[in-house]
Amino acid sequence: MYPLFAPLIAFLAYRVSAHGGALNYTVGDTWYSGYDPYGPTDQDDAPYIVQRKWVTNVPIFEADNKSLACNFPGTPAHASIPINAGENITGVYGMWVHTVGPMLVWMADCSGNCRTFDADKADWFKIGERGLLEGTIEEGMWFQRAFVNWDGGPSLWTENVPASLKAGNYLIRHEIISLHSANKPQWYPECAHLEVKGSGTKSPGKEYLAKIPGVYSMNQPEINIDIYAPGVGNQTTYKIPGPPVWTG
Ligand SMILES: *[C@@H]1O[C@H](CO)[C@@H](O)[C@H](O)[C@H]1NC(C)=O
Ligand SMILES: *[C@@H]1O[C@H](CO)[C@@H](O)[C@H](O)[C@H]1NC(C)=O
Ligand SMILES: *[C@@H]1O[C@H](CO)[C@@H](O)[C@H](O)[C@H]1NC(C)=O
Ligand SMILES: *[C@@H]1O[C@H](CO)[C@@H](O)[C@H](O)[C@H]1NC(C)=O
Ligand SMILES: [Cu+2]
Repeated sequence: MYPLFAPLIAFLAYRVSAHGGALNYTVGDTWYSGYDPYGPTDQDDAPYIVQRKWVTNVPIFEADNKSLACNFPGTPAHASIPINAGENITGVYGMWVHTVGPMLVWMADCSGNCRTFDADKADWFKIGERGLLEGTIEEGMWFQRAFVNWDGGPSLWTENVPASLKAGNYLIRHEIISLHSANKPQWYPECAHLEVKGSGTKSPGKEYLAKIPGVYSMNQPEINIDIYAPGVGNQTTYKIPGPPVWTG
């Protein structure tokens, strides 16, 4: 039995309906502000917000939803995060509560200014992905499970921008896919604007690129999954959908 501390009860109650997303970003010691879907409306014109607008932390439920790219409405940000190719970027999440499913970080070249770039046109490539670390699909240790801070504090997710990536403006897209509801996947995507500096010259080849929506479908057993079904939840491998990660 757990002692019935008030904070625990509040936390469990919150958990039932809770969703979340990337709220801020850090590069080294510098913080960058995301868009707070429950914050003031003056964020829309704020010159310091680096993230595309999203208005609810309720997930997207359709693999082919247009808003899967950069959430809804996905309006471009005014600012961008300066980063050197080869540096790490950390997505800072508010309390995260879901435990099963893959997590992916994608980038896409804006071929110019991200403020006028339509995410429908993006060729996305993965810079990182995190899946089932050990154990079974239903009960094992997913990165997503390890990502939950049971004290309710923010969760941090760090990935590396490949050192050889050519300089330019890019979208970065953090995506958590939660698979705890049988055959009802939940997508939690957020996009931010990046200004990549450095002397890199490379871009990922075609085999690393994907369209979003497009890369996921309900015909994929990794997406349309019932983790509680016999013979499914007890498996110890999970193949993260999409192209391979581009490491430069
Ligand atoms: C796509 O997702 C948005 C945001 O969750 C939702 O408002 C909209 O109804 C969805 N569109 C479709 C076609 O399901
Ligand atoms: C990026 O993060 C990884 C692990 O989180 C760490 O091993 C690596 O040294 C970091 N790289 C840089 C350039 O900070
Ligand atoms: C994100 O940053 C805002 C300020 O810009 C802060 O109020 C908020 O607590 C931060 N959220 C997290 C989860 O770090
Ligand atoms: C998983 O469950 C199925 C169906 O219940 C069973 O036949 C199979 O042996 C189990 N596999 C493992 C590795 O436990
Ligand atoms: Cu949720």
